[in-house]
Amino acid sequence: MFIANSQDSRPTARLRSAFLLGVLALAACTREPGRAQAGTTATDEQEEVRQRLARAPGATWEAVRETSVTREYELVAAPARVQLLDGRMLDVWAYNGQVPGPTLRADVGDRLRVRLVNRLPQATSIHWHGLRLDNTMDGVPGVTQPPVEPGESFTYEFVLEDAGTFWFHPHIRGSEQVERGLHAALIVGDGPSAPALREEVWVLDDWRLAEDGQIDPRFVTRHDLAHDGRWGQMVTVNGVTATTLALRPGERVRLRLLNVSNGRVFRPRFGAVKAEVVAFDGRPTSRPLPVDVLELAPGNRADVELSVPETMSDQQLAVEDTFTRRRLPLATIDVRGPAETAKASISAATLPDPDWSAATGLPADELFRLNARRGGPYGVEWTLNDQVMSPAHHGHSSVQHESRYTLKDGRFTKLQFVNESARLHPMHIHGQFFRVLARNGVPVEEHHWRDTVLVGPRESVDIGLVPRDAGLWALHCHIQEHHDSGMMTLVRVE
Ligand SMILES: [Cu+2]
Repeated sequence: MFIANSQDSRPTARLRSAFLLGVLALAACTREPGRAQAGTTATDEQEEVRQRLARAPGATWEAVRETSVTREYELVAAPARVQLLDGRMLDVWAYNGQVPGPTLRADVGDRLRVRLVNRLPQATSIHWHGLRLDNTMDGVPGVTQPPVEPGESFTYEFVLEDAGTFWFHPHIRGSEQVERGLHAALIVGDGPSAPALREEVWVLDDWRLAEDGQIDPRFVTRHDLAHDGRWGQMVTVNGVTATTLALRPGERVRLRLLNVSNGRVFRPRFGAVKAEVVAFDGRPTSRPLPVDVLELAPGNRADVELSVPETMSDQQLAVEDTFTRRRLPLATIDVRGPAETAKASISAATLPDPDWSAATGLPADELFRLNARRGGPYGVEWTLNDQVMSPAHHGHSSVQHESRYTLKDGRFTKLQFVNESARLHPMHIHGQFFRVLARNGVPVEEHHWRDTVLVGPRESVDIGLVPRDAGLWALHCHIQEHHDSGMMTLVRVE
């Protein structure tokens, strides 16, 4: 619950409190702590249901077959000056002098070895978003590794267990480091024998610029915290505002989309080109999904298969974001040239939907209430079950490193997010894939896995998963400002 501090009698403070109360519109009610509501007295019958759900076809995956290939990369994180946005020179923080950073590529089963060199003025790390990997390589400072201090380096090394579209970014002061340009795609291929289809990577981002045209250096502001994080006035694809994708009539292409923005949600639409979602958050969907259901919260990825009609030629089509009331141009698809014989769809690579309908009758194992209150280093802090964990102070101060939540390896687990606030919260769990079971108690079937789910104002979302990798995994809101002001916790899988 969010209460104005009665001891604070300054008029400006009172005004600010009123502003925050109005904008956050926080719930006036309080609930019992999550633990009290969670089902700690599961009956034998419920346990049988859990076992059945964990064994359902498609609920888990075979262990990956390792290849003998090791892919080595070096990433130097450093300030840089690069030509971006509408062509201007922009002062950024970049991996290897590029924004987005270099796309890393490897095949499933390969070993990835990445040496991170920190030439930034502050500590950093790399989190491999969406990957199932060795917990010690997950990149959460103060939890899975010490922060990589300026001048230091750290080598990440792990086997790639899943083919798909992933990405990486710092997991410390993300509100500043990701916003300044530290992010890039990691594409894990199906292997050399997989059918080849032309593919493009589109990194979706937005930028808040100050009056001098440079990145606004005011991070984690009251305004950001009272809203859905930092939303910029400029929207870019791969760092620029005028991306053009040239396609031929009849051509088919796989577009790998990722949303790296601090807070903005994207809902891209592709005009008259046929567009289907064939993978989400790095996992193939169970069937091609119509693009009109596609919404990308911060952290989400989607592979969209575009098919140009053979009869279309000499046309320019606008790709637009439709999440906000004002449609924003993202890119242009330029269809020209001789027609191409349509390639076979690769959307045949699908994963079965596990039948988890019986999960409806199970109680949630853990419940996470999402809310805010006054206090903390930024004046407002975002909470999970009334607790905060600030990544800004990982490894530096009295952060609690213990998990409050324990999930059992191999057990069907149901988690519930209850958003008691009026803001958006894209909730992300490290090292796990999950499925949405219900929204506001109403069962839903999405036909795909996720690692990040957008929880709307006052909404509750039930998710199901079968944890498989032991370790201490972060669970947090992927709006960087909410995250940095405390909206994170740890779950231990054992
Ligand atoms: Cu949030």
